Amino acid sequence: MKRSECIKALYEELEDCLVVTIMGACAQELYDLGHRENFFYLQHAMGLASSIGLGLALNRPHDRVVVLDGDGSVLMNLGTLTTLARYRPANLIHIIFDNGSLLSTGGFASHTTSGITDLAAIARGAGVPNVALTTTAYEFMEASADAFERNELSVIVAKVEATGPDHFGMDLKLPENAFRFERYIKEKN
Ligand SMILES: Cc1ncc(C[n+]2csc(CCOP(=O)(O)OP(=O)(O)O)c2C)c(N)n1
Repeated sequence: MKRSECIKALYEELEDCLVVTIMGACAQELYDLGHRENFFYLQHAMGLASSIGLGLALNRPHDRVVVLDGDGSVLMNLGTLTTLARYRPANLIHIIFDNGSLLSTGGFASHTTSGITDLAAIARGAGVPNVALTTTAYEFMEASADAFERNELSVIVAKVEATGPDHFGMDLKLPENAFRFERYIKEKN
C-alpha cells in the first residue's frame, strides 16, 4: 500500500478537520492534492506533529483533529503515545504511516524496518483505546471509517511502501501556513 493512496482516500474526509502533518514526503503528498486552510504542515520539528495535534484536540473539543505522522517521527517522540493515552482526547485520530524508513532525508532504515518495532503494540501498551494495524488499502479505509465514526482517541498504523513524491516544493512557507491556519481556527466559530 502506498501512503499517497491512503491520503487521497482520506482527502474528502479531512475537509472539516484540523489536520497536522509531518514534514517532507507526507506533507507534499497532501499539499499536492490541493492545499486547504485547515492543513498545517509542521516543518523542522520532527516528532512533534502528534503533540501539536494533542494541544489542538484538547483546546478544540468540538473539532476533529487528524495527525498524519511517520514512523521515524513517532520513534523520535515515543512518549507522545503515552501522553495521548493519558489525556485521551476523543476527537483525535493519529495516523502513523509506517514505511520503515526515514524517507524524506534519504531513506535510512528506522526501528520498524523488517518488523523489529511494532508501533501498534506500543500504542496499545501505552493505553490508547482504539488502535488499528493496517496493511492493505481496504483495511486502512475500514479502520479510518471506523475511527471517524467513533468518539474515541484512535491510532491507525498504516504499513506503507517506502516511496514518496518525485518532487518537493510547496508555495507556502511555515510562518504563512501557521498564520493562516490560526486564522482559519479563529474564524471557524
Ligand atoms: C530533530 C530532527 N532531526 C532530524 C530531522 C531531519 N528529518 C526531517 S524529516 C526526517 C525523516 C522523517 O521520517 P518519517 O517520520 O519516518 O517520515 P518519512 O520521511 O519516512 O515520510 C528527518 C530525519 C529533523 N527535521 N528534525
